[in-house]
Amino acid sequence: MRLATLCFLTRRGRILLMRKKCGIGAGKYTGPGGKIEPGESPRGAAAREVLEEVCVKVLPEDLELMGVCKFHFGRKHFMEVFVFKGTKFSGKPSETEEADPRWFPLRDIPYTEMWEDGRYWLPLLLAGKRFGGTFKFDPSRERLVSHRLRILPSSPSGGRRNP
Ligand code: 8OG
Repeated sequence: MRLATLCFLTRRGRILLMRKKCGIGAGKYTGPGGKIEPGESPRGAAAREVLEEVCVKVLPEDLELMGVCKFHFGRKHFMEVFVFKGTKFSGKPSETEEADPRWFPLRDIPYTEMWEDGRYWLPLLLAGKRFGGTFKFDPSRERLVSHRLRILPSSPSGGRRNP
């Protein structure tokens, strides 16, 4: 099992996505994110990935945990992803070796160019709803075979406590 993060920053009716240039999912639009390194908190890992991938600075404590997605790829492999959102950050998104960032209007999110699961849970995140989901892909990781998604009660801390 691998632990990873995804982070979605929004400002003035727009969302920051990036086209992934390498690795799993290259060519797709997604939020910045990646593997959680040993000793890192999910929140700390999310902030690090935002800086590394799109050169935007965000403080870990300014990120709000909105959901956890479990992705199964075939029978053996699965990944658990902590999904954050944030509105407080600094710096101008810029292209790196890993990613090409771009702002999209919230009304025009390119779901057909994203992982298939995003169309189910990203609208919940944007509506301020917390969620937990399980998504099963075929072993090629391209086709979503089944999914389960639950809206969770919102926490009094606004998701700012651990992790
Ligand atoms: O470090 P690396 O780039 O390999 O991390 C993979 C990133 O891609 C991580 O942020 C989680 C994300 N990711 C997958 N598979 C899937 C998927 O099926 N759906 C979504 N939404 N994100 C995924 O690796």
